[in-house]
Amino acid sequence: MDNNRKMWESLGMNLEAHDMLCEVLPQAVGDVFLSQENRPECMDYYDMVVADIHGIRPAELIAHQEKGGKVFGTFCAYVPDEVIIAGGAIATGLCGGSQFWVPDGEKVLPTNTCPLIKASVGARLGRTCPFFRIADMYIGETTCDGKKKAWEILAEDVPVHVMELPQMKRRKNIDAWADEIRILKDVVEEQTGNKVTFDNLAASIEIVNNKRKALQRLYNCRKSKNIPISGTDTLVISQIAYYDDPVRFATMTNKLCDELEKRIEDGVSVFAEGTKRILITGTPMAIPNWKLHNIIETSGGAVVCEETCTGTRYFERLVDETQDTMEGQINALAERYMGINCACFTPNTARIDDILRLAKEYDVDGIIDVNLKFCGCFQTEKYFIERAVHEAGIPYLGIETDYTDSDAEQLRTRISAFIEMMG
Ligand code: BJ8
Repeated sequence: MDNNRKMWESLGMNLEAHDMLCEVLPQAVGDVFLSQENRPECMDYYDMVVADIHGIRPAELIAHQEKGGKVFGTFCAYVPDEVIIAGGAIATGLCGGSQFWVPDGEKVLPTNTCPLIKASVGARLGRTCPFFRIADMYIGETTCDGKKKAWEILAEDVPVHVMELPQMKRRKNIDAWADEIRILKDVVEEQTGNKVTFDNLAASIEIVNNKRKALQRLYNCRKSKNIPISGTDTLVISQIAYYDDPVRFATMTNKLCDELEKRIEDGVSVFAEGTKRILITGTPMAIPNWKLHNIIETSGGAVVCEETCTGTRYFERLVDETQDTMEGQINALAERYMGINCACFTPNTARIDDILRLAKEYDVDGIIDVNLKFCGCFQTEKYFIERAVHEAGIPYLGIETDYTDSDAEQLRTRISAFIEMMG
């Protein structure tokens, strides 16, 4: 039995079911990533991480636990990793992005629940993902209704702490979020037995800001006329950002950016001249959901930016590092995180401003608004996005989809027509 198998067995995983997932992944990685031409050499690192996605990082998390450390699983861009890291723990993203996990989620959730929630619950209850097995505690949040109820179901199986995310952005709501961050700090201290201090919080704020800076640098490269990296490759990097070691991730991503900046200088592009530049906006694409990027980039388009939580919502704006008290640090965290524009908020007009600004910054030819089926918040907000994008004179295509491949051909037809229509 190889080491991964031993590890999965010790985690109480359903090995037979998990084998089926392991069988399809290499094929998917080959089809989506390795088939691309002229990829940056530094993609090797991310390819390696994905190829052994249920091996390398889970083993690191277990090694951390064996030394007495704790692992917290998170599901949302609003949850401040800084507090978890300051407590000497590891934060790992847990959102499920595969149809493989959906049927197990549907055993306990209504079918008309968003696939991200069904996959996340299914990955836990079906015992088919090591990350879900390893995490000592899950940190939920009160974003959409589906997630709120999912925490109650998951809490029957694993400790869950839920952060109450306000739904508006008035001063009192930002202060309320600061309170929730204080409560998270207490929870982390209780779980880890470590104190969160001014110094270790300052250090963790710097670590996470450095990760954001690396992602900002990566995205800046995509603004170039000659596009040095595909959207598909960038997406997997953003997905890995949620669960890789943050210091190593920033180092490897900066190394990649060195290569990309050189490519820009040398005029190297992974797309033919004139390829239509697309901005994606909408719901997050959790690993291994690569469906839309793959279809767009094999239908004559290039994804140059994502206004999603696996995109700009994750890394834009840094946490202020100049605070000199812990109170100040916590307020700075609350300010930064409440600046994320998720459709769970009302009103959420700043998201429209973001989309229009990004369309300019990345010089896009069209916008594709991609929302997961049964995500009421994003699907409803689409009304305003579509209107604003039309008013700005930018071609717009709205898509609602899930994790299955059943609509792939139909999507390809619509996306190809959309790209052709741009002339
Ligand atoms: S900040 S987008 S990560 S909540 S789970 S809202 S897709 S119905 S994921 Fe999200 Fe945080 Fe907002 Fe970002 Fe819709 Fe599905 Fe809910 Fe979702």
